[in-house]
Amino acid sequence: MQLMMREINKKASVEDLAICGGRPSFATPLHVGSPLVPDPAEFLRLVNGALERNWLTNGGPLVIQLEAELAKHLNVRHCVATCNGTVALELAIRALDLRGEVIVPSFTFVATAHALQWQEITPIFCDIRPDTHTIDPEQIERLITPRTTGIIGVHVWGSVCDVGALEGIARRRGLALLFDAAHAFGCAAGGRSVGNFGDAEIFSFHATKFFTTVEGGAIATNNDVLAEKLRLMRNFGFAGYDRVIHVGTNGKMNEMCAAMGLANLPHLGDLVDRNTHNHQTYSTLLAGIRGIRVYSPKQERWNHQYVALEVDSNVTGLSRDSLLRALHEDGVLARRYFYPGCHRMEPYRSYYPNAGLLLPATEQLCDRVLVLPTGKQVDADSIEAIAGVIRLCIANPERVSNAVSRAGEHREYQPQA
Ligand code: T4K
Repeated sequence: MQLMMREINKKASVEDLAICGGRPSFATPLHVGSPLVPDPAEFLRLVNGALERNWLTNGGPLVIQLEAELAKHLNVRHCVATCNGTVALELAIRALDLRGEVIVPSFTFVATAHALQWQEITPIFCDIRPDTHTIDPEQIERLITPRTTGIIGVHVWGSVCDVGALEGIARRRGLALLFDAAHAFGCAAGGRSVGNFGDAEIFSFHATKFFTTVEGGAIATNNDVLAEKLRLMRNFGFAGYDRVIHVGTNGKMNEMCAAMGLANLPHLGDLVDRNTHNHQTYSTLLAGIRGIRVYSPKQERWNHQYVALEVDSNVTGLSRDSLLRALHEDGVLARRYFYPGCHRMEPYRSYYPNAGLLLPATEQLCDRVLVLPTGKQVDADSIEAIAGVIRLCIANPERVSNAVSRAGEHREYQPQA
């Protein structure tokens, strides 16, 4: 795996920070993640095959091969490939016959809630556990009403939910259990790979994800009947040329995306190694800074795809947002996923203006999290520079806060044409 060479301007004192007038650490901004790009020759070989066959989508041989390889990789009976993770969620929700109310964390990418609302199902936002960042099973029981039909757990950052507790509640209360495993490809807990939990699990293979097909997703399940239903629903309900036996949509993955996936799949081991090394380097370099915690789940296998930092401004004296601004000025495009929480986004904030009162851990985390750059674009040198900026900011909270106040509007980065 090739590393991009970047020019880095390291900092010695607070005056060197870009927010205080110094030169940015990175002239070319560092994104929070960078897509896993396969060997172009292998990708083109697969694409050329599709072009020669003149078969570009609708259950082509590359999609069939990818589904088989993914099922083997995840050790699951079925893997139904889709055009993206959002449609995978929508399909799974529909195939599981969810309706009425479904319990879901607010601390997630908004697609999890939207996939329910899109089908006029009410998302009931549940709080998370501050130590794991995943849905709090203890709160779920209190949110169940006669209208509740299911629970969606989200393995946020690849941190596997308390699956045992969730499976117990679902079984006892007769609810469906779905997992949004968009972040959790390649993770495992309790001797089982993600993909095998609950009734089904969905993955996102978006460009920013650990395993990517550019755009894409999949639903993994060990339930034969559910898998068959999902395959029908993904293709308008067609069971033959002109025989439609189920309501459906267009959720198919195409051959170009499958080619990207097949070319990328053999390289995931390298990416885990790089991500793991990056995470360890961040953890070592940021250890001992009061009020800063690098999140790390305790589980059997983790893809290390996200480096999530928690900034406790009561201790640091510097707000997470001021630190974010200083990092951006230095060319480090950290992100505050999943601020401000789904319950504070539309339409949910209008529907449930007081939802935050029941979500204290979510609200606190939304004010603390910063996701830092990782993946093949960063190496020990760049992490050292990023950690150096953080260290200087935390050592000089007043100076940095004042510089941020003077700096004016924070403009979002736009990719160049
Ligand atoms: N459930 C969960 C828990 C999810 O996190 C997601 C998606 C879904 C469901 C839905 O799955 P999909 O329908 O997307 O398959 C990004 C992704 O667009 C989204 O897929 C992802 N979650 C979410 C966490 O992140 P943004 O708004 O942050 O995207 P953007 O364009 O700002 O990109 C993020 C970073 O990646 C930037 O720093 C730039 C860099 N980047 C991005 C692209 C597209 C690249 O370097 N190259 C690229 O090609 O949402």
